[in-house]
Amino acid sequence: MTDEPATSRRAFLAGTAAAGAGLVATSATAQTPDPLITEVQEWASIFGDPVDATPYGMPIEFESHVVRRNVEWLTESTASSINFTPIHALEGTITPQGCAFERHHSGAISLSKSDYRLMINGLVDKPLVFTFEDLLRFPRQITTAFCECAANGGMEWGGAQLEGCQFTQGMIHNMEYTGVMLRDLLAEAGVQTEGKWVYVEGADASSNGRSIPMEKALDDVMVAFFANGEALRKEHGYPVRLVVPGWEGNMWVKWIRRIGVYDQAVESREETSKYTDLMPDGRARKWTWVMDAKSVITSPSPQAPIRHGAGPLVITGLAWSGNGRITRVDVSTDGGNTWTPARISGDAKSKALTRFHHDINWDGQEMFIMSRAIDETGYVQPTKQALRDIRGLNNVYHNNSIQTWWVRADGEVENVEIA
Ligand SMILES: Nc1nc2c(c(=O)[nH]1)N[C@H]1C(S)=C(S)[C@@H](COP(=O)(O)O)O[C@H]1N2
Ligand SMILES: [Mo]
Repeated sequence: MTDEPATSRRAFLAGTAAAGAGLVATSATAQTPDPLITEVQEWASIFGDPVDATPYGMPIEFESHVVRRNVEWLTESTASSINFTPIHALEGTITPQGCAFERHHSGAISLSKSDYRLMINGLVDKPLVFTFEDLLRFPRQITTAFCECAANGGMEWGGAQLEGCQFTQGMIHNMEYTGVMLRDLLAEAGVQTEGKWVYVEGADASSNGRSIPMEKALDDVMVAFFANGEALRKEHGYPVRLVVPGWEGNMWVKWIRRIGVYDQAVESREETSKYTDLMPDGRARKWTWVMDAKSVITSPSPQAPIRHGAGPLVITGLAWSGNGRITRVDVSTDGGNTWTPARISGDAKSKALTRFHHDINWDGQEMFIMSRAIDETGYVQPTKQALRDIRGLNNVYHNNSIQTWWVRADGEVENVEIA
């Protein structure tokens, strides 16, 4: 599962680091001359690409392994499927749209801005239809939020299965959205007092209709049309999607075409039971919309093994909570016996991915590494066993348990569970 082969240069650096404890660079007066320093390289003797070589820039060819991947056996067709963000190979907190996971129930559709319409109807004073141009005339806001599918980690309930955080935790992305607040559009239509829920649906064949309580709809829900500074990509709902900070990805309706205001949840009217969590006694947890605090070490991890041997090692990962800000992330290198707070790098934004770093001096021995997130409500990310004790094994959704990676002495990393 390793994406990149170890180059000879990296192997050379590895040898040096192992020899002198704590030394992470090569001596500039090394005996063996490094041709990368002593010889004039090709790129220093030619013109590079002209400015118009790529009108829309793509990553350099050396980064071609940083891509979305899917698990073939997961769904019958790729039109109704999911792929995974390469979180093992990303840094910082913002997910580029080009490698942000996708989940479609009936494929990604091409819907132009000129064909776009958004209707608000139901229990409102003035049912309204907005064109894309109309939406651009409402006051705009910016918010950064993670979008996590409730099924993220769903394949791991029974045991450690998939080799890499891309597959075990990668149904998540985190973008900076620009759009208009749903409450402003609802105010324009005038919500009647009996209006307690909004039913949101998309323009795709699946429509992905979901009900959201009015309290949330009037709080921080955004009707978004920009992500990370540019138009939404087709696969994320171009031209307009719903952003529902902290709540499961399924509520984030793409290609949103209608917002119906009702006195109750449409799902309960139709007696359907979408996205419920089946409990051991056969009952199901319903309306589990908020994504509880979670974290994962993204490197080292099965797809990002240690290539450099003992000595200084940067452990890094992501933490997030649908209930607010991450206040602390603890890291364990001994399978959860002892925990040390990691550094939170940059801002810990509410309901957004938060980056942590933990710098250690690795002794070159095997380690069982774990991270545990704590959010501003005081909630502590649970162990897998603690979650299983409550929810059993019938469940698919909302696995926010602590991930363990077994780092072997040779630097390779495996997905494991320890008792
Ligand atoms: N219209 C529409 N909206 C949708 C879906 C869909 O299939 N159709 N899938 C939902 C699910 S289950 C998830 S997890 C998120 C995924 O958003 P993404 O594809 O931008 O990652 O979109 C949600 N919104
Ligand atoms: Mo989802």
